[in-house]
Formats: sequence, structure tokens, C-alpha cells
Amino acid sequence: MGDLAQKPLLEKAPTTHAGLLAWVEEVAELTQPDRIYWVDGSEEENTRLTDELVAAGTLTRLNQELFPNSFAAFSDPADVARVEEQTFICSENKRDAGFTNNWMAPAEMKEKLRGLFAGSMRGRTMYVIPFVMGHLDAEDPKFGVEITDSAYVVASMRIMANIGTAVLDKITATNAFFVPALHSLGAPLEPGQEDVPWPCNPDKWIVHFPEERSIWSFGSGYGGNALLGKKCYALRIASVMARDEGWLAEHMLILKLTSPEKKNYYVSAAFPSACGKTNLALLDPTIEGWEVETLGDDITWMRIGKEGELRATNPEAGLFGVAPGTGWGTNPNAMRAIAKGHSIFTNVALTDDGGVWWEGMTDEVPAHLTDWQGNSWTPDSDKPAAHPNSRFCTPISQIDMLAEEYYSPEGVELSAILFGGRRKTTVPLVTQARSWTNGIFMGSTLSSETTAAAAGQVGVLRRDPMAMLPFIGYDAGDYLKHWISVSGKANPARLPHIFLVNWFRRTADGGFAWPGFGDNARVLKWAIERIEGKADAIETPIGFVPTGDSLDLTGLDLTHAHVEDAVRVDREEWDAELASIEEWYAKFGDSLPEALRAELESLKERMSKH
Ligand code: GTP
Ligand code: SPV
Ligand code: MN
Repeated sequence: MGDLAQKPLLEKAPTTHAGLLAWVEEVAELTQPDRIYWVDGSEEENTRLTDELVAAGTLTRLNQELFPNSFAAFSDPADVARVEEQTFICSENKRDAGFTNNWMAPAEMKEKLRGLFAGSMRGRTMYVIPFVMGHLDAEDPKFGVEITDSAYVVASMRIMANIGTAVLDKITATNAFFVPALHSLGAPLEPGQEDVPWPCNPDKWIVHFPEERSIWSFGSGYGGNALLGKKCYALRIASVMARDEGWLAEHMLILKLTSPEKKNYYVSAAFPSACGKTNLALLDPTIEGWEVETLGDDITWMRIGKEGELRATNPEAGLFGVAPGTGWGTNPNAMRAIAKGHSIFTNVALTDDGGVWWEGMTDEVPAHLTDWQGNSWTPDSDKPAAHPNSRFCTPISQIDMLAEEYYSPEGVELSAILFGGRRKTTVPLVTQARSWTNGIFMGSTLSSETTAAAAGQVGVLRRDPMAMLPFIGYDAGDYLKHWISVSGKANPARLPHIFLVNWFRRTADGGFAWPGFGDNARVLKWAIERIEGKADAIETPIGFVPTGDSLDLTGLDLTHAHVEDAVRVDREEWDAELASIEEWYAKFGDSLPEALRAELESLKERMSKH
């Protein structure tokens, strides 16, 4: 095939792993790149690649004094978010993909993909990126190799995961299994054809083969579509591994909370995309004596430890955070991490002095900007300067408040799990579950208004179980059963307490019912005090909510009546909610765990007496 001298190139490959060599060769035959390049992860390599990306117009180098070693990228306006409609779980049996996923028979999908990938890297370099999700020295390290024709993906993966020579050497030395993760922009270059700054293809396919544990992604260069260690591996494929191996792969942040008594608590929280994980993970508490450190902001792997405790680790090495709304007022910890540089910003606006800006970064809006689409922008423009799903990609090690436990392969024991969504009405600021199973019920019925993190309409209410709707790699009912069965192996006394939170409830006048951000520490404090048996609560049909005076309001211009309003359980709203949960559960058919059906029945019973 072609005149590409692949054989000699492969002989010079920095590995003897037969499976890896065979796969690289097979992909090169199919995609026909001009060159094959093995990514070593070094500083020099990164400098070279980013220089090339600047020359190609994909990256803009930022003002070195403001943002050292940092770059901005601007995507094709049709490639700005995950594409859920085009995301597939191709299990052997349709039933195993469940009703929450798109499915196609694997053989049919492979044929389609082979057609798309044929020659798709012509005129480009094929990069081979060895990576590990989680710790390289974990008991059972989770390896992957991403093949991509995008140098922007290489530079971003370098921030988001541990990549390069050390990883490849361990894959080789242990003859390890790795997840083959194939990515192409789907934009081959004919001889003499000029490239564009953001090559991609209108036809996008994000495909997972769960039995084979492989990923094929075509047509997009953006975020979760293209950085395959993230959602594709660490959630969709990992959730299947976790089902088979007895652990959990979740869309959660992890934080460490230290009380005034210097006692440590570890909390994880699952909120849907663009619903506040990064902000809570990097929380700057507004109450005296409570300290927060972070371990992770997007993905959490959990397993039962030797003593029956639930332990959590963050498999990622970077943040891929929503830029708009991240500011010195709302999230100073993120701002400090970004200011250290070594970051890639995508679809933000540029300031005239070569820095970046987005809505919410500063109170004062710059008089002039270049918007994410390259247009001159002033405050009277009717469009936002930064795309609503614009992102910063920054090494997690740059966070000053990173907890040292982040580096521990054993992870941390969780005291509490929060589930949360973006709901204007109905769902109180915070509700403590009645029991572990009741908490799983809360997670399974979690709901949220859609955001710009995925292509499609924004603000549409949908159920999003454990914030995993777009990320469960198998049948959703089996997934809920797996939650119940994994925790069945835990010591019940060590299981975390579960809370449902909603930072986004509105008041009658349309404003937020709760100030949010740093003030969410007050809700965390209440949760910990509930666990310690110290805070008061009112029992409602859905669970325990704070009494007006049990939430610490010191320094806030809020009354107890305000809190009571923010935690109100309204009978009329909940009648509608129960009908909607009924409809949601009906979609699971036989696959819904009996224990959760029973939770719904008893909630209906309690509500009828409310
Ligand atoms: P993904 O990275 O897409 O998974 O998102 P995420 O869950 O990490 O969300 P993130 O913390 O980036 O927040 C998304 C948006 O919600 C930002 O615009 C924030 O400013 C806003 N937000 C976060 N926390 C709060 C809060 O407590 N109150 C309010 N009103 N808005 C919040
Ligand atoms: C999300 O959408 O939940 C993200 C961004 O964290 S992406 O990496 O694009 O999935
Ligand atoms: Mn996310």
C-alpha cells in the first residue's frame, strides 16, 4: 500500500510490544500518513510541536509576561463541543448499550469507520501517544495509546494525562494491555493543498467498542471528542472495565475538607457537564476555619478498599475547565493555576495586549477584544466574546491548593458523595439522603438543564443519572445495579453519606436562591456536621434539609427565611417531579434495579402525606 516506508519506520519504533507494533502498522496502512512519530512527552518535543502549531496558525502564542508558555486555539465554529448524537457504544448486543446510548452493530460500524479512516491522514503526521490514566505505579495501571493526526491533541494530551517514554517503557516491559484509541481529524491534505488552522470534518463519529475496549474517533478535534484519555477512556471504556472488575468510573470531582478541629474529610461530587465540578473542586471557602484542597475536578475512579471503605482517585493530570464564569471573584484558585502558564486556551477571546479574556473573568469588561471567531469585539457587541464552552487546559500540578493525596495511588476514603444538577425549581439547595440506597435513588434520578458542553439545545431539562448520561459505556440499568452491588461489598458503616445539591435554584424574582461558589463551603460544612450528628435538619419526603438556622450564614446578607425558601419542598412541584421520574424509570424496562423501584414507591407514599 502506498509508497510509505512503514516497515523501516516501525523497526526504529521505541517499543518491542508486538500488539502495539501490529496496531500502529495496521492504522498506518489504513490511514496513509506521511510520517509516523512516537511521542516521548519531553519538553523539547512540546516546544517543537507548539512552534509548528504556531507556524500553522492553529495556536496563537500569548503574551509571555501575562501567560508564560501559553497558547490560544480557535476551533472551526462547527467543532466546539462533544457531539452526543454522534457518540456510539457498539457492544455485540444492542441490549448491552442500553437505552441511553446510540448503538450500531460492531461489524457494520467497523466497516463504516474503515471507509472514513481510509487515507484520512494523508499529508499529515501520525502521532503515537502512549499514556496512562491514573498512576503509572498503580497496582493495575490503566494504559492507553492514542494515535492521532492532530498535534493540538498531542499538546493537550500532554497536559491532561501522563504520556511518553516512561509510560511506553512500562507498557513494553510488562507486555501490558492498552486501550487502542484511534483519532483522526478526517481532513487529509492532497499534495500542494493548503492547510486550515483547525482541520476537521463535518461528519463526526465518536465510537466505542466496549468488549474490545477500543475507541475510534473521527472528524472532531475538540475536547472530549478528541482527547481520548478523558471521556472516551476514563469514563465510557473504564465504566465497562469497572463493571467487569468491581469498581466505579464516575464523572466526579474530589475535594479534601479540613474542619476547624483539623479533621479531614474527602468528598466527591457528580454534577453534569458545565454544572460546577471544577468550581467546587477549587473552592475558596468564605467561612472561617474551614479549608479546602483539591484532588480532581472531572473524573473519579472509586473502589472498595481493604477495610471495606470507598476509596477515590483522579485518573487525570490536568484540568479542561469551562472558561466563562471562571474569575478572580468566583474561582481565584483556578485563576492562579492558569496564571502560571503552560496552558492551552480554546475558543476564548484575545485582549489587545496578547492575553485572554472571557465573560466573568473580570468585573470590568475590556473596551476592545478579538472574539473567539477572530472578529473585533466591543462591549456593545451582541454576541459573547468567548464561546460558552471555551476551555482552559492546565496542568493540575499548578494548583496551589492541590492536596498531596492526589499523588497517592491508593487514593482517599470518601466521607460524602454529592449529586447535583442545574434546576431552576423543585430541587432544594441541599438534601441529605435517608440511606445509601436512597442516595443511589437520588443519583439515578438526577436531572439538569443542558449546557453548552455538548452540541445541541441549551436549557432543556433531562435526567442525567449520576451525571453520567453521556458517559455510561453499557446498559444504564446494569450500571445502577453495579452501583448497588459494588457498595454491597463495602463495610456499611464506612459508606459515604449521600447529598443532593442544587446551586442553581431561582427565586420568584429570577435571581439565584443561593450565592454559590465560595459560599458552597457553608453547604459542605452542614453536610459534615450532619455526618458528625451536629447539625439540625427537617425531615421532608425527599430527605433531610437544613433548618433555617443550621446553615452557617455568618457574613452573608441572607436571612433564615431565605434559607427556608432555598430548601423548600413544594408539593405541587414534586407531584410533577414524581410523574417525570416515573416516566424516566419506565425507560429502563426490566433493567431497573428492584431496590430503586421500591425507593420510588416509598417516596410517593411519603409525598402523598406531605
Ligand atoms: P465540565 O468541565 O463540563 O464537566 O463542567 P464542570 O461541572 O466542571 O462545571 P464548572 O465548574 O466549570 O462550571 C460551569 C459553569 O457553572 C461556570 O460558568 C460557572 O461559573 C458556573 N457555576 C459553577 N458553580 C456555580 C455556583 O455555585 N453557582 C452558580 N450560580 N454558578 C456556578
Ligand atoms: C464535559 O463535557 O463534561 C467536559 C468537557 O468535561 S469534555 O472534555 O469536552 O468532555
Ligand atoms: Mn466533565
